[in-house]
Amino acid sequence: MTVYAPPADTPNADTASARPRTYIEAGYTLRSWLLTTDHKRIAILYMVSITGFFFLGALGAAAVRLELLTPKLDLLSADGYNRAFTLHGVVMVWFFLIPSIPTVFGNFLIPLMIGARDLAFPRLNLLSWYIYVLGGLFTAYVLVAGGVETGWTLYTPLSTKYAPGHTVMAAAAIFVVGFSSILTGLNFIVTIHTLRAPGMTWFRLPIFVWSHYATSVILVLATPVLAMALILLALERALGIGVFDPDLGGDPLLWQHLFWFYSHPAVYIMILPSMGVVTELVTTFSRKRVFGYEFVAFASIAIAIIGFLVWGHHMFVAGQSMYASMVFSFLSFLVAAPSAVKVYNWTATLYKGQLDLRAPLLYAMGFIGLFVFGGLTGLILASLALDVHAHGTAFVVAHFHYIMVGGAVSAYLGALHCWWPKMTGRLYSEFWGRISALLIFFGFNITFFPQYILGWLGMPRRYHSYPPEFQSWEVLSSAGAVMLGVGYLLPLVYLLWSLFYGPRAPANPWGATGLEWRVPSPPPKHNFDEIPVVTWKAYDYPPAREEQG
Ligand code: HEM
Ligand SMILES: [Cu+2]
Repeated sequence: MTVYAPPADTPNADTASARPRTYIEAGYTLRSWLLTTDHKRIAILYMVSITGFFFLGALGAAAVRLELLTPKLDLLSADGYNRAFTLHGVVMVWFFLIPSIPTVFGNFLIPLMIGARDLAFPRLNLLSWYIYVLGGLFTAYVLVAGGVETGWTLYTPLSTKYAPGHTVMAAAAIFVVGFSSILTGLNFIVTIHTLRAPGMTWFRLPIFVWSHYATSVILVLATPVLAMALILLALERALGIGVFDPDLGGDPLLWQHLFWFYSHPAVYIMILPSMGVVTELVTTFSRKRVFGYEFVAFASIAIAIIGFLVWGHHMFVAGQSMYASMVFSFLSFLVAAPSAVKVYNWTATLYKGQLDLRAPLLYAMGFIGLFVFGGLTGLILASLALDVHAHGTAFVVAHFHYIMVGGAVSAYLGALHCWWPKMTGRLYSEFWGRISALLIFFGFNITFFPQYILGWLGMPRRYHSYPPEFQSWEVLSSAGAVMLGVGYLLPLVYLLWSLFYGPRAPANPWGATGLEWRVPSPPPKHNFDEIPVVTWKAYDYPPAREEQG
């Protein structure tokens, strides 16, 4: 078997003794990490904090699944149950899903992939992390002080008038963390425009970079709308200024419009980076150029644009005009088209490729299947008549978990396994990598498939008690969650283990073509001693590979 070998990386050889070899060796003190402006170190800071929030959010989910083991309320109080799913949603959406792939892998990889030494604004990048941490501290305060009971959607008038708890503080936490998103998006946009290496034209960029570009545009345009809506919410709650409360002359539906005007685009903030990751994994581990590169690239942009026009599909039964609903329904079907383009192109890339069924590809294939399932059930929900039946049920919960957990979390883990050797210079155990990928895939399906059934049978979401005949599905779902939990904990163990005992990783363990694989693992502090001049197209796998198929 011939292994594709990109040009050897020679530039660092003669200067190696003069400066630290890798970005990790550039300093071991806490200060050297907390005051770093190196995009790679900031990526690691994010990885550590985001992992913490992931497991905090998981605790909320564990409480919900434990409570739902029995039809009656026995473990938590009614309010406690509400607080558990609100904590879960707020933490997972804003402190894990939205920042995860961009701030960890976008940060680490974009400069390397485009042939730059850092992001355009390195200090702003560090500031973004501090803002993220500040938002996190606000959330921690809310948690300790007694929590919020409104759900992550903070619907009015519940959030402004009726629900006890620290809603204003929670809004503040989300407001603050939003600025971290905006600044990261801005940084990426400027970087991709201005810091591409000579010869790195737009159509030579890895798809990962395209998808982060599209994500950044949404981050910058949509997040301020949420910020503004949160200010209004806080003003009404704290000062009684009438915006949403009819008694004060407001309109509660206004909140839903503002919230979903941000939050539907936000679901694409969560999924577009994953799509970028999956594209990279699929080409790398099938050793083939991405099928239909231009289509995949433009599909990201199309999703980003159309994604702004469909928010009303969350309000079909909220009393909005039937004509508006019909337009929103049509546009929701339209947004599925570019997603389908991506799925077809991934499949075509895999087709007759030299599949290397390692953990990252297992995650990518899991992603494709689960994303298709989540997307298709999205179309069911986007159909006006069907949504009347399914709205507000566990069916919706299953829909978005298939995409956000089966999809985005799997993509995050796929990326983690693909680029771990690059980031840390160590190889992990392939055996355990595959085991956990499989556990996660099956655990996920056992957890969430029953929720489609329950929802269709009429089980409302966010209820702590249910009729006894639903119990077997609920227990199955909780059992799946245990499997899923084990699947998520395993990588924590074997990846940390690999840091100390794993074999050293070569520069390009997978024989991939991106620029990031042409520097040593882990990369030197300034990435490239000499900025590369790019003369080849992206995913330049030898044609022989494609013909062999
Ligand atoms: C294929 C395109 C998609 C379509 C047509 C679609 C459609 C829908 C519809 C109609 C609803 C509202 C259901 C209801 O409450 O009655 C919904 C809810 C939701 N979708 Fe999707 N969806 C799609 C993709 C996605 C993606 C990519 C994500 C996430 C990355 C996502 C995340 C969500 C979330 C979080 C909710 C529910 C929010 C809540 O009420 O708490 N969807 N989807
Ligand atoms: Cu939506």
